[in-house]
Amino acid sequence: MNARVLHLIGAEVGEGASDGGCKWGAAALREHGIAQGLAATGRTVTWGESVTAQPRLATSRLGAIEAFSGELATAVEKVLHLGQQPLVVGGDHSCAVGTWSAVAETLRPQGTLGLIWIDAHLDAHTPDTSDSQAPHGMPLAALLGHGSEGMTGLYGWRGKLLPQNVVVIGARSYEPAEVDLLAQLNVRVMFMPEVLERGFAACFEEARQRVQASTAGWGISFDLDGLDPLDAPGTGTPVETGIRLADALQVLAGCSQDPSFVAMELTEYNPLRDFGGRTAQAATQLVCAALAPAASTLELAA
Ligand code: 4U7
Ligand code: MN
Ligand code: MN
Ligand code: MN
Repeated sequence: MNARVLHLIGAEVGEGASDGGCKWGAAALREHGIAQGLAATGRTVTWGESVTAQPRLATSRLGAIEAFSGELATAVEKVLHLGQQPLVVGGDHSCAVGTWSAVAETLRPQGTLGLIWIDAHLDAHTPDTSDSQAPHGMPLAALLGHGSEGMTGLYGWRGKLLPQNVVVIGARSYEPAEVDLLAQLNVRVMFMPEVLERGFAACFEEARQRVQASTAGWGISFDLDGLDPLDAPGTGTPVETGIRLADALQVLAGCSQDPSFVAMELTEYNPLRDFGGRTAQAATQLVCAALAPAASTLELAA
């Protein structure tokens, strides 16, 4: 039974991606009723102020994301200090820098952060390796301590994530520099062929054990493009042959009941590409599965 208050934070950022549509993702999911869906599982849910990226106040796109990361981190930190569980609703995936920097900072007196990163991409570029220069392709590298000072150095320290405490699941679109960085750091990446061969359940279970072992708390950063576009077409950068929604719902069911589960993040919902609202529905079902206080209250996808 998870009695902690679940506090939703909208991360209104699209500037991290080439197509800015994800900026409207949090507002659209709110409109769709994601908070009501979560409340219906039996959780106590609150939704505070959204944090909005302000590109006009910055001199560059990266600068805008750096400033936004600090503001989002402050909001997430507050929620954690109240003893509540944050659900950050994106927004493009650059929001991960603010979310997980705050979680790592808050856990720091007790220990390190564990993180399961579900994504079609590796998000392990730095400004030196990225052709697109899109910050949403950089957050995992930044959390591992690689990238611009503004993205890596929140709270005055680097390496919010230790390589042995993170597992990437579902990767199928990436560039060589990202594979090299993660291989050099020895990060466990479960590429999509492995997920198809072993099944998402076995992969997630291995990942969960790894991120729980010797950490003070763990969470999930879910990029919706990790799902198969057949189930979730309304995302910033869809890539075919991903994790099927029905599998994800079954496997994530009840995972936040673990006392060491600290936070979740759902990113890359692009309402401008979500014809008919299928992806909003999928996103809502996903967070309800993961964050429900008891697995038995769940309804699986139709
Ligand atoms: B997402 C890309 F080149 N690697 O860096 C890049 F393919 O947060 C895509 O996972 C990044 O959606 C995708 O621009 C970032 C590209
Ligand atoms: Mn991503
Ligand atoms: Mn992605
Ligand atoms: Mn994307």
